[in-house]
Amino acid sequence: MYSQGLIGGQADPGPDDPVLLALFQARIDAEEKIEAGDWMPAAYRKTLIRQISQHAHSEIIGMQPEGNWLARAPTLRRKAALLAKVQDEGGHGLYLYAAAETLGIAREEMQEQLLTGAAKYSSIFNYPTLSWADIGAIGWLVDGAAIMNQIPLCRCSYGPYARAMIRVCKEESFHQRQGYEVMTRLAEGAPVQRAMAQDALNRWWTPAVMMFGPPDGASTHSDQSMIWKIKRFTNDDLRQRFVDATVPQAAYLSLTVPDPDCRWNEARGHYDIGPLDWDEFWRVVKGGGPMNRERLNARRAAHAEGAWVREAAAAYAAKHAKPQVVAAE
Ligand code: FAQ
Repeated sequence: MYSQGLIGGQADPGPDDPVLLALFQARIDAEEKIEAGDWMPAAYRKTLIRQISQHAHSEIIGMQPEGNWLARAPTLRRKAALLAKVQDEGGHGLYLYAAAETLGIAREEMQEQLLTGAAKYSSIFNYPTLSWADIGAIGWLVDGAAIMNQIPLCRCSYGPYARAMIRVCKEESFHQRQGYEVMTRLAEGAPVQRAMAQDALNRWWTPAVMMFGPPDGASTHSDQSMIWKIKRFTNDDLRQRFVDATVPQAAYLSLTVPDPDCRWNEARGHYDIGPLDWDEFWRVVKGGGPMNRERLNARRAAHAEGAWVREAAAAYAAKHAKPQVVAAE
């Protein structure tokens, strides 16, 4: 359990202390970073632990859809690039677990929450990767959506999360270009390759647009997270930015976004999109997507098979730990 009552070894005066709350909000409003040992409201800590751990889980589970194509990449060069990308996602998960640990939760507890299905991870990773073009579509659309969401998180009020996001965004940006390059080659290729690219866009477009979370009216955390400057933009704002950036990229490839209502709205200065199936989104979030069961089972198996590595690392750390100095009586 994480120690909500103890901060920097001192008793937390409690979430309702109006003076501390006002001082805390003043620091946020002044764009100061909140650091691990600083006083913070229990609800701020809880929100960050929830969001950062879900984000970490998403990166770790997110290795699986692309991992599925490592052994079937079409060339050695593509295989090397994909291997590096999947490793990057694993690294992001590890930075994020480390950032969450600064808030007082143990990594084992977060892992337990993932393995038992108690914790959420991004809906997008519960869809299958059926062809090589899906690898291009994930880089282009999923990493593209992830960057749109994560660039503002580099200015998140919690210092350790904001700093972790800076490096993550640099890597995600490279992944997005790599994915778009895969799509470009397929779109310029033989008719069968163009068809693969279009089919991947057809299947990944809507889940990527929904990845930003429920519409603002149904987002339970946005209002408070915006006040705390954990979130800088609402889910719908970021979704719109993604659509505006990505529709022209599809047009450049002469691919068609699978939404008959998607068109430029001159008056708004944005692309409109058709209604999204939020029932499907919630079904996937709650475990009913095409790949939820397989993703969790694969993670549970990997965790069990990795037990000997964790034991060996712990034994090595214990062996090399500095001996405790025992005070002379
Ligand atoms: N999937 O009130 P809100 C990546 C949940 S990383 C599942 O709006 P919030 C890299 C939400 O947790 C992708 N659940 O929540 C990569 C909440 O449930 P709770 C992950 C979702 O937190 C690329 C409830 O709905 N990125 O892709 C989703 O204010 C390629 C109500 O929602 C991050 O995690 C969803 N899509 O806003 C890896 C970024 N959306 O907790 C491999 C950090 C919402 O009350 C390959 N996170 N929910 O039970 C965030 O920015 C925010 O947490 C949001 C959601 C925007 C995701």
